[in-house]
Amino acid sequence: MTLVQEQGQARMCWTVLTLFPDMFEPVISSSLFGKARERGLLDVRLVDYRQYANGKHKAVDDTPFGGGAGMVIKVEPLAAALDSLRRENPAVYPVLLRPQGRPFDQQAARRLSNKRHVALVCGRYEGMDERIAGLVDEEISIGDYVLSGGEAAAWVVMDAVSRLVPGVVGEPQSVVEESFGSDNLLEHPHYTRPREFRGMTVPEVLLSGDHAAIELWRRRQSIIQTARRRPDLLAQAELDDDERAWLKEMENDVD
Ligand code: JF5
Repeated sequence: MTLVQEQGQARMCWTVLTLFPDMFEPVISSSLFGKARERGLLDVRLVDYRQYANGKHKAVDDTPFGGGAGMVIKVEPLAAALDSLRRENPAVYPVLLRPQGRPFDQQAARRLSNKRHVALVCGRYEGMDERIAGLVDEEISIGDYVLSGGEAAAWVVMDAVSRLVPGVVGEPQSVVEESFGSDNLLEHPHYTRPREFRGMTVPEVLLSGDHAAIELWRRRQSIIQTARRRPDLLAQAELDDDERAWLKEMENDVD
């Protein structure tokens, strides 16, 4: 099957605003992005926002008002970079990556996958001038830890979102997305050869050829693993009445 968009716009465009565009070389030449770009599904553009800085030294950071250690990313270079992007495409959707943002999850990934052009703003140093938050449509955090810059977070967001763009990943969306799809459950366990490894065996049902029994086992494994490992996810999971009753029984058995 060949699916080549001969002309026109990619299905989705990423613009990354970063002081370290070289960090994205491995990302854009990776198999996911490389193939999708060749096929005209995705476009990735890098903007070094230092080029929008003023003065001989093109400073993008400065000392914090009120004192304290470290440097703060200035607002003007990013404002100029975003103004330029908006002139080119008024519909561009700028997103700032930082720990203060809204937690990123599969639902957020699905929502972003419907945008035509997302601009990811990567911060550095100890922080960013708070007025930068006023220049973007959204702020995203990929988790409760501190990175040395937004670039690693941008990579995570680009990967999770791009694979939801139709055609980027081989299989149909419904198959790929079973776990963390609408059901909010963890994926069931997987096994491949050998049937026994260091005394650890493969669950008998997977070797039975009974597809209905396998489906039931997988669904129940998803539920039980989510209950044990991520009770926070289970609270929003879509379980039917039979599944809720079964889970309650399982939990009672443990006590
Ligand atoms: C960053 C200033 C942003 O550390 C992060 C981050 C953590 N979760 N999600 C994003 O972003 C990098 C560093 C300094 C702003």
